[in-house]
Amino acid sequence: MDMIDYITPFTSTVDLQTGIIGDAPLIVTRRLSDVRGLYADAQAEAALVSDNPLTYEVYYGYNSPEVEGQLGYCTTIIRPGEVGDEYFMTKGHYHAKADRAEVYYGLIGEGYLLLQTPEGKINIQEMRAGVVAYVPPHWGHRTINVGSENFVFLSVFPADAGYDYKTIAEHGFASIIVEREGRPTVAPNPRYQVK
Ligand code: S6P
Ligand code: ZN
Repeated sequence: MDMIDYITPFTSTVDLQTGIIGDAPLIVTRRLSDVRGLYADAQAEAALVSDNPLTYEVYYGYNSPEVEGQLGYCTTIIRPGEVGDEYFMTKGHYHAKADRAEVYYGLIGEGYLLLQTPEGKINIQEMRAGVVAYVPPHWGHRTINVGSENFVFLSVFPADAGYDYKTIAEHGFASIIVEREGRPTVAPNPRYQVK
């Protein structure tokens, strides 16, 4: 029989005031310059790039081996803010292994989870502290901070899911979330390219 390479069980802690994982082995920081071309209003995006605000950070809890059977987890902290009237958001992705699902758990603030099939069918889920959202296989997903404080959630995902950012970068999501009369509103994305 093959020897099993046991991983030693462990715990780590998410600070529930901030969403920070204190001993995170990897922190990914995204400023506006890291996500150029993401927002629908290119002029507003260009005008803000000189300030280059931090829009979100991802704290990984575990450097998971990217193999079937393992799980990864991380917290995402999205700052409040807008580019034009479009709220700060993540890049969004499909999973490279498209049939991998994922669970999100809201910790702080208010956000929208925007999901899309490759055919452009949109689904939107509202998130806040305590809400568990299920991201089914094959749905592209992006999160958006629609509140006035940080929006923070925990993600748990198969460690071999991977990231397909290219499809979103090339085609975008069919919908955007914008502030209209002080409220988050779903609008058609003028830059969406049907696949
Ligand atoms: C990973 C999961 C999240 C995102 C994170 C940042 O499968 O969906 O942890 O990676 O919220 O979003 P993005 O689109 O920049 O990776
Ligand atoms: Zn994902």
